[in-house]
Amino acid sequence: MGLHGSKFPSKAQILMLGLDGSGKSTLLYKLKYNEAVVTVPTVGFNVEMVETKEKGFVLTVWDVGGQHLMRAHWEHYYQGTAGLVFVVDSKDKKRMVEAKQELEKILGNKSLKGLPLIVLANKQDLPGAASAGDVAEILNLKEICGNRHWFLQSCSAKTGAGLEECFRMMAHFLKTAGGEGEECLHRGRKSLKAKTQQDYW
Ligand SMILES: Nc1nc2c(ncn2[C@@H]2O[C@H](COP(=O)(O)OP(=O)(O)OP(=O)(O)O)[C@@H](O)[C@H]2O)c(=O)[nH]1
Ligand SMILES: [Mg+2]
Repeated sequence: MGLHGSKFPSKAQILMLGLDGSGKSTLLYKLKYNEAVVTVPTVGFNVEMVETKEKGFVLTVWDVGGQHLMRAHWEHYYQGTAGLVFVVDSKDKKRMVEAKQELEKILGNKSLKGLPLIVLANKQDLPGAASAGDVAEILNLKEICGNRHWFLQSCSAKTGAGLEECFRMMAHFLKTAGGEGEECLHRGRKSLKAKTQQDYW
């Protein structure tokens, strides 16, 4: 576990959720291998360890399938999660209300209370994709995120744009979770001293 003698934790488990087709698996493999892979709908999950630009900080990223039937199983992955990434297909405006409802449900689960959240407005490479600001508005992020630390990032899992920023920010949120070592990071429940969305956006 961890870097010996380090004041900060060095690894954490991140849960990546979002509607089917939002781009989670594409993103995971782009991040891990810097390759645009051809994906199939995920039945079950994919998991990869990803080193962030925050030196020595490794995130274990769980990508769980987002199809309707899979969503009933999302909560089985909540245990041990230190941070959440929610991926939105910015091109699919028709399903954004559905995405909002799912995100609300996730954030309402008490075992995820207070965990940092990054919302990714994905597929920005596609013409006509909603901007991150539009996604924030449609999902009513300021309201539904409440007091937790959250961040909105536009990205493209296809080109890789914005991915590094996302996971660097997550690492930052987690590293500044109080400097009390890995234990506090384990569930990410300690009060975070990181800057809030407004400071970055
Ligand atoms: N143009 C574009 N296409 C993307 C992007 N991200 C994902 N896609 C495409 O969107 C489709 C769905 O991507 P997946 O990564 O399989 O989506 P998923 O969220 O893992 O879906 P489930 O496993 O069903 O939950 C694929 O055809 C991807 O190539 C992106 O940033 N830009
Ligand atoms: Mg998938």
